[in-house]
Amino acid sequence: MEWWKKSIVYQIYPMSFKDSDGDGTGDIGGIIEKVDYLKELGVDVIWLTPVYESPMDDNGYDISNYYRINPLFGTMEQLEELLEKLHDRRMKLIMDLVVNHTSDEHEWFKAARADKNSKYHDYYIWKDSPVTDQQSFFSGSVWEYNEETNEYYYHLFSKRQPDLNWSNREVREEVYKLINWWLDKGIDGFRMDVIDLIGKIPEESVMVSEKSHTYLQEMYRNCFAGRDVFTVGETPFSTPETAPLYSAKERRELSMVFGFEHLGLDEIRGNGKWDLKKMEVNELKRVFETWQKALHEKGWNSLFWSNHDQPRIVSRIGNDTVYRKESAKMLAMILHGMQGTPYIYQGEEIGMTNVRFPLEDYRDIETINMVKEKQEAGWSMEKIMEGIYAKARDNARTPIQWDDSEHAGFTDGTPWLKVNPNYKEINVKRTLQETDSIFAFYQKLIQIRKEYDVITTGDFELLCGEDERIFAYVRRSGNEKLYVIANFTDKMVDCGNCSSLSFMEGECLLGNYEPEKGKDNLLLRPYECRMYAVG
Ligand code: ISL
Repeated sequence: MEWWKKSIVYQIYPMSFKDSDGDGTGDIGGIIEKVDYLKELGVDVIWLTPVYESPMDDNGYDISNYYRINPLFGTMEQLEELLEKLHDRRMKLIMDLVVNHTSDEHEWFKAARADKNSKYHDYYIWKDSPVTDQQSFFSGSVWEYNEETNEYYYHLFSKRQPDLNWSNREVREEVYKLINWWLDKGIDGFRMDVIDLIGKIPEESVMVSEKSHTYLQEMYRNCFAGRDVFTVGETPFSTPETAPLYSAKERRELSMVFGFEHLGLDEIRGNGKWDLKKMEVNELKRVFETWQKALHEKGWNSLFWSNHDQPRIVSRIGNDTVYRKESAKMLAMILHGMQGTPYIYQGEEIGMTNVRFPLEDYRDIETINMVKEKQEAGWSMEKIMEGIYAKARDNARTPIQWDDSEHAGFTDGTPWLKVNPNYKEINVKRTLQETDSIFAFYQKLIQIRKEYDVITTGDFELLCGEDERIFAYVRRSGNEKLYVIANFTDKMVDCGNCSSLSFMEGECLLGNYEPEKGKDNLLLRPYECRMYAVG
């Protein structure tokens, strides 16, 4: 079995992880300091979001030089030191590959926008007029006027992130060259930013096409064939039908994908992420069931609740006040019991929560642009702020709370984004002193995944699928069975009347409460979760 099928990945957003030089921004030096903390958690792979040279219009997802480290984060020598330190501990490092677009300060774009006759002009996508009325993900038209050439260029994200023209073979060759350069340095793979979009058809506002697959297969042949590395595609447009196409081994595209369907359930479909609705547990169950079944023996899934673009899961679906620890553990168990490679986003292992800052304290370009757009569309400030509290990406980007000292021990300077005011209660130092911590629970989930192969190989069946209070499933492989059950409410739930839950009378492998004896075994306390292994 491929090593990455049994691995657990930890995502680091370097700006907010740990600052080692007091400038208020996290850096590679800070990550080096914390490698042993990550080893203790038990994760195998670290994914670093972009640390390349960048004007930081979108916090590094706008790259101006793929071969250099942003001085804000440190030096190439430090990156090499980090890689070595991880490899010494038998851990791996994957980096972010952002090649749907570059920064407008990349040399290619500077040449492209200055001169129609430059060979770099065709590295980007140009039209004489805005040929569609498509809106970019960060508000406003996807077409931006460029005075020097009297044309419009295409950008799906900020106007400072022009999209590369993947139909140009030279562009693809440049990308393969940089991938190989980093792989030759010894990194263990890539997380590929919005990689399904490379096959888009801009003039038709079509976001993915057969070309997305053709290019990924070409990339595989040019970069990954014969190397023991792994690739995960961020594929926001993937579906249960297309995810196996990206991730089936024999198609030679990607090792696995991130599907986002489960994270779209708290927004009104078609209205974008800011128009909120309550997530229904039964819908969540159906989405996971569909993806689990679609990929079983046909591809490979990534299991994640959060990342640097998503709010904190304990605030989003759990209960971040009375049952913060219980619900954080419950959500972890539900996810980690499924088939796929689990991802832990920094801070999730201590149950960090969303924030409610005054508007001027938000830093994310998506949020800032959205406020302008929604105000113009007549939304009340109250509705806008509700959207921000629930969904702003800065929820996940507040600095990691290391201890209860000033700025949560993240920096000696002034943090680039404010620290969550609850750091005195929620922090790593305190967590590590508790025996029943969320951190300790993640450690156990990781150990169980290593020990029980059924988690990696078994099939998936929902149990009591109609009950909107609980999420229960069984994983089966040969004679081995693994059951997971979770109460998604803050009330007691009696499971005595669902016959498929009789496994609850046995001895449980892991739970987030002290086990009960006898008949009480069938009662689930608020946000209680349990895992049982049979056979
Ligand atoms: O964050 C989102 C919605 O609020 C997503 O639509 C997000 O923009 C999408 O998943 C793509 O994200 C990735 O590419 C972006 C970058 O801003 C994100 O941080 C990155 O994860 C552009 O590079």
